[in-house]
Amino acid sequence: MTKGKRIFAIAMAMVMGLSVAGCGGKKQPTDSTVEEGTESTGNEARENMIKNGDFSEDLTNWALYLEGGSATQLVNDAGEMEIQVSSPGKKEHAIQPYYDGFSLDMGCVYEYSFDVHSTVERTMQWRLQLNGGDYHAYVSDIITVNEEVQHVTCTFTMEEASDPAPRLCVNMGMLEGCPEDLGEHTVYFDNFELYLIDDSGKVSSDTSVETPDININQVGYLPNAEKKAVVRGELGTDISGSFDVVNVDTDEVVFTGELENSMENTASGEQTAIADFSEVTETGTYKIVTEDFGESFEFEISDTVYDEVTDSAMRMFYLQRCGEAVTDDSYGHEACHTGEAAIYGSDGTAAVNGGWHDAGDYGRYVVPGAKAAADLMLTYETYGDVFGDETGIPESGNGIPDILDEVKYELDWMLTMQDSQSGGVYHKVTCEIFPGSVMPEEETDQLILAPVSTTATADFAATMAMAARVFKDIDSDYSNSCLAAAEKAWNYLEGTPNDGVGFRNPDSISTGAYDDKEDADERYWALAELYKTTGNETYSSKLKEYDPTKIGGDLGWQTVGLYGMYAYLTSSSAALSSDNYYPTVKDAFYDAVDTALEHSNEDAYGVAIGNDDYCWGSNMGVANKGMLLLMANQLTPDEKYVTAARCQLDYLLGTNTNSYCFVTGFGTLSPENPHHRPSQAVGEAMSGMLVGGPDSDLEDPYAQATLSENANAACYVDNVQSYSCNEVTIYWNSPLVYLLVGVETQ
Ligand code: G3I
Ligand code: 9MR
Ligand code: ZN
Repeated sequence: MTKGKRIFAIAMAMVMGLSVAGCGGKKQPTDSTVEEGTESTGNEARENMIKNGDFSEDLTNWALYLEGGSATQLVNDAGEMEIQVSSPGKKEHAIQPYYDGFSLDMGCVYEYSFDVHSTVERTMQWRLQLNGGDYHAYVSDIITVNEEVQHVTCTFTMEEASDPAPRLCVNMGMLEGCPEDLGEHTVYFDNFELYLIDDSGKVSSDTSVETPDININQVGYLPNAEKKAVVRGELGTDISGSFDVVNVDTDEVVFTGELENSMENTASGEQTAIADFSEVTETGTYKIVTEDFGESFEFEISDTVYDEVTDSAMRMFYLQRCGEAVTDDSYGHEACHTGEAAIYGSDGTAAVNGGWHDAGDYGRYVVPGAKAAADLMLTYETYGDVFGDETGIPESGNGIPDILDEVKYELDWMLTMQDSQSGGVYHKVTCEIFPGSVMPEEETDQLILAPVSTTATADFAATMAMAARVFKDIDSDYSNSCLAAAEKAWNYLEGTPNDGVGFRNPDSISTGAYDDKEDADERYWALAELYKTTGNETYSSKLKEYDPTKIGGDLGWQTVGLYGMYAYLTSSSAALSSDNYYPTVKDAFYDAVDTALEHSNEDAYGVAIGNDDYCWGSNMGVANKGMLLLMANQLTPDEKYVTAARCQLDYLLGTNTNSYCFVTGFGTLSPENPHHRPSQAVGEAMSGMLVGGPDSDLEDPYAQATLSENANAACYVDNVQSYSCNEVTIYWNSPLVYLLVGVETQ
């Protein structure tokens, strides 16, 4: 990296209007030409942008998308890609072979071609398209294919903003012009070629933003908190010198310090140093200024600095509500997903309305829903009613803290997800596939209740046992029904050992799986909450059969062991027990805390996850670590835990290598293109949502196209197509709420 200002690519604002360049749209193909039986020639010197377009490496880089159609994709002995269609489905894109991994630059002229033939005469549509949002085509054409080999070729100019990650595909479902009885048939493709033939008109689309080399918490700091900016410079150099903290209203230098601890920071792949300005405690707006490394964004110091972001992060849950009309100037919507759900594998249906939409999609999943509800209840149990009863949700003013009303909205839905016969809990309710970028009430496909899982059932039991405690003095009837539901779920688990496989999506369902083979940690959590709530020794004796060092030390959706340990350690009955199980649990809990502290001390940005932990939803990992450190402080108060917890918040709000405040709508630079359908439908990012953050596993085509050279912690892009970096979820916001409230309370 070079010294001084760095340029980071940020998301292109999506160009929404349909534009079909060069080869015409559906109706009138213009200069798309179809020649019969010819070979492509003359391109030997140029580089084909479609790797393995001749299928010499079998299906490498190629895939098949099915949405209601049924087909098989293979490479035959003649070296062609064969799509054996058994049923074309109903939609145009019901069957869609595709290729990702090329780019199209604005103003450039390209030549695209391929060969195709089919056992029957039919129409199909080839497309080079945006790979997300409305999936509109940059260029496309409808062609008629038959037994004769056709060489399809098209020269076009990319007229829209450059796209580093478009998709090449062919719609082979049911199209206008196809025979109605289009039954089994086979289509053969070969020699896909895409050449850049003229870049003289290339328009550079300005999609980059200048990011500072001094990163700070862009929302700001509490007056007495430790405050550290991270300065970066050229790898291998020694970063030193002084820095000034300048009051931006008066232009006065209020503090001058020395940069310290120059080091190579592994996760971000940078040379970094620290500017510690904890001594600045006066309320005000400031920036950090250096001679060699530029300036930071502005930030505030004040007692109320997190008030707005905390309220906004909490309001996200209301705006994610399903099953009732939501009132909001921008993101309000009619009641959605109110139809009966079909129970998978049976003829039955069930009413499972309510709860929160999980994320950028509209699925409702018990496993992550339990984590989100639990985090909010822990916030209330630990820090009390910090939100009050007037936050502007429908239940405001009912005499019950709004945070509990909000949680109850999810709990009520979870209760409908329990099978009243067996006590098992259905894993999720979603449609078969994810919808387009629409508001929730426009997702009207059949809802399906996916099978019961032991992880969902155990998470349910834990959360309901917790709810029984939290609602005890507020609504004793409700508390009793929560406990009864928890116990019933536990009985189901007693008779249903782990099958070693866990929930798997049935073939027809492709929404989030929340898969997890191991359910010992979920069972542990259930037992611990049941014990904490009831004091019943039956639960603690079962709990003691588990070795706490072996059940997984995390607060995630997949590994929940630390929730169980914390419940046990904070249970009044457990503290009184004289056997040595209590200290064993405490040791296991603090092992996880110590690891978090070590990571935080080793990383320049103070982040408490390891260098290899920048996975999908890494920001949840960071928020969870902040929460864990605050839990440690609850059990054994020590300033070092609070300081490290604050570092996690600083990271999430801007002290990171990406220079992003990862909560939408806050800070100077924050995500504007989250993968969140209401935000996409409205055309503006909803505020108060924590995005997933860097994912070094590059788990979507846009991330693969744009981030492959980046260090782990820098694998983030603010693009709507990047669902693995830039989606939002209820269970990423929930530890954020705990962390914000916890940090403010200290
Ligand atoms: O469990 C393995 C672990 O053993 C391994 O070391 C690690 C290496 O990266 O990967 C772990 O698995 C990861 C798993 O999350 C658990 O962290 C997978 O690689 C990763 O692909 C998986 O990502 C999940 C993603 O769905 C895909 O399944 C995210 O955590 C999860 O938050 C996300 O959830 C989606 C829902 O499916 C649908 N709704 C939106 C939501 C948010 O994007
Ligand atoms: O939009 C989906 C998002 O909510 C999920 O978290 C993500 C992973 O399951 O998948 C997204 O949907 C993508 C799908 O997996 C593949 N095709 C493109 C979809 C994004 O537009
Ligand atoms: Zn809904």
